[in-house]
Order: sequence, then C-alpha cells, then structure tokens
Amino acid sequence: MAQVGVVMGSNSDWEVMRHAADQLAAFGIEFEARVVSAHRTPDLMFEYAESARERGIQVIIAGAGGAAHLPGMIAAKTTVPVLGVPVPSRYLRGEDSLLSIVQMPKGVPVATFAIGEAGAANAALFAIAMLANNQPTLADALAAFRQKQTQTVLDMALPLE
Ligand code: RP5
Repeated sequence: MAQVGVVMGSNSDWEVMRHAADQLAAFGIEFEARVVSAHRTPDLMFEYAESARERGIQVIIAGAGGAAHLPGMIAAKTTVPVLGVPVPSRYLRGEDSLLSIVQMPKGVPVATFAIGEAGAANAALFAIAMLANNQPTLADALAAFRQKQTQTVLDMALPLE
C-alpha cells in the first residue's frame, strides 16, 4: 500500500518530479505517482485529496508549474501533510510556481521546497524523515544516507598542482 502520493499537474512535470520518485524508490518507500491537474481535472484533484488519508497516504508531494495551485488546493481538501515542489516554468523560470505555492494564507499550510530537481528530491527526503519518526529501520537508513553524503564531501579532492 502506498505511503506517499506524488502528484503533478502535467506529465511535462515528470522530468523534475521523477527526482522525488527516484529518491523514494531508493529508500524502498511504497508510493504512487499520478497526473492530477488543479485547473484541468479539478474533480479528480478533489477526489484524490479527499480519499488520500483513508487510502493510507501519509504524505503528499505535489509539483506544479506556473500559477501552481495544485499543492494548495490539495491541502485545502485533506489534512494529510502536503509538500509543494515548484516546477520551473517556461517564461518565469519557476519563480511564479514558487510564489504561488509558498504564499499560502494562514490556516492551510503547504511545506514548500526549492524550485526544480533539488526541491523534488528534498521533498522526498523530507517525506522519508516524517515516515522515519515511526519506522526505526527507515531512520537508520536515513542516517546512513546522510553519513555517506558526508563522507563523499570529506573525500573530495581538488586538482591542485
Ligand atoms: C501546470 O502547467 C503543470 O504543472 C505544468 O507545470 C504546466 C504546463 O503544463 P503542460 O502545458 O506542459 O501540460 O499545470
């Protein structure tokens, strides 16, 4: 049963959002990935959000670009935590996506991540950290991931003469 839902406004977002999916898969997290558009499939968006908790989804990662209302609208219809990923847009390079997602009015939060691939990967890592609160083996795996990352930097060499 999927623990994490990964949704995006278009399949054109996949190139960014696959970084969330890849990170979840690397930790063995069961997840589902769907295209759900706030303005083009609003009924599907409501149905997805309303059914998420009863289907066992514990965190939703939602990515969208432009006037990116998907994360906020999903958050409006569920109390499952929503992690928003601003997808780079064609004309404003995702600054529009970022501001659309991050500027939620008080009362319905969306945790907002960086624009693009880093945001997608970090949203997945944040979801993993949330799940790890109740899954000790996952907490160990996350600590090992961090340690490996630390060692990679400690081992970095520079091409000095
Ligand atoms: C948004 O519009 C999507 O999240 C996507 O980032 C953007 C463009 O969608 P397409 O025209 O590529 O389907 O809803």
